[in-house]
Amino acid sequence: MIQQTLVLIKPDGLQKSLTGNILTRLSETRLDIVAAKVVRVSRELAEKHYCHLKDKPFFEDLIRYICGEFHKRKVMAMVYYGENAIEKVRKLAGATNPEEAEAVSIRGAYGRITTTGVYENVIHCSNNEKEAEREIKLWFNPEEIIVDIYPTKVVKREIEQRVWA
Ligand code: DAT
Ligand code: MG
Repeated sequence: MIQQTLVLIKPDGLQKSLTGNILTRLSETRLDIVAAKVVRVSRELAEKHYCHLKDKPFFEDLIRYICGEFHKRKVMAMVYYGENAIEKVRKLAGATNPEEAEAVSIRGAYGRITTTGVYENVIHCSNNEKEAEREIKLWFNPEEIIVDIYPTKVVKREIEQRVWA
C-alpha cells in the first residue's frame, strides 16, 4: 500500500544538530522525500496539529515545546512517500515515550524526558492514514509537494503575498 506520512524534526532535534543523523536513519526505509521545509511554528499551527491532545495535562508544555520555546524556534517538516510509509517511519522512530523506545530507534537513541516531564522525542510521524492526511494538509500546500497525493482544485483568489523586493 502506497502511503504518505508527515515527519517533523522537532526543535530539540534541530538544536542538537541531529538533522543529518535522523535523515540518514530515515533513508533506511528507502522511502521518497516528496516535500521538505523549515518552519517557524505558530501557536495556532501547534494547537491544530495536536488538537486531539488538548485535554491532556501535558498539552501546554507540548505546545511550547513544538513551538520551540525551549530551543530554537524551528521545525523541519517533510513528507515521506512510498510502500507502507506510515509503519516504516513509526518503527524507526520508536515509542512515544523516549525512555520506553528501543535503544536503537531514533527516539530511543536521541530522545529524553526533561525534569519537568516534557517528552523531548526529537521526531514526529503520523499515526495512521487519516491523521497523515489531516497533518499533511495542515503543514503543506499542494504546490509544495512534488507528487499528487490528495485531490486538489484551482481557485481564483486575490491575496496579499510577500515577493522579493
Ligand atoms: P506520537 O508522537 O508517538 O504519535 P501521540 O500522538 O500520542 O504520540 O502524542 C503526541 C506527543 O505528545 C508525543 O510525541 C509526546 C507528547 N506526549 C504524549 N504522551 C505524553 C505524556 N504522557 N507525557 C508527556 N508528553 C506526552
Ligand atoms: Mg501521534
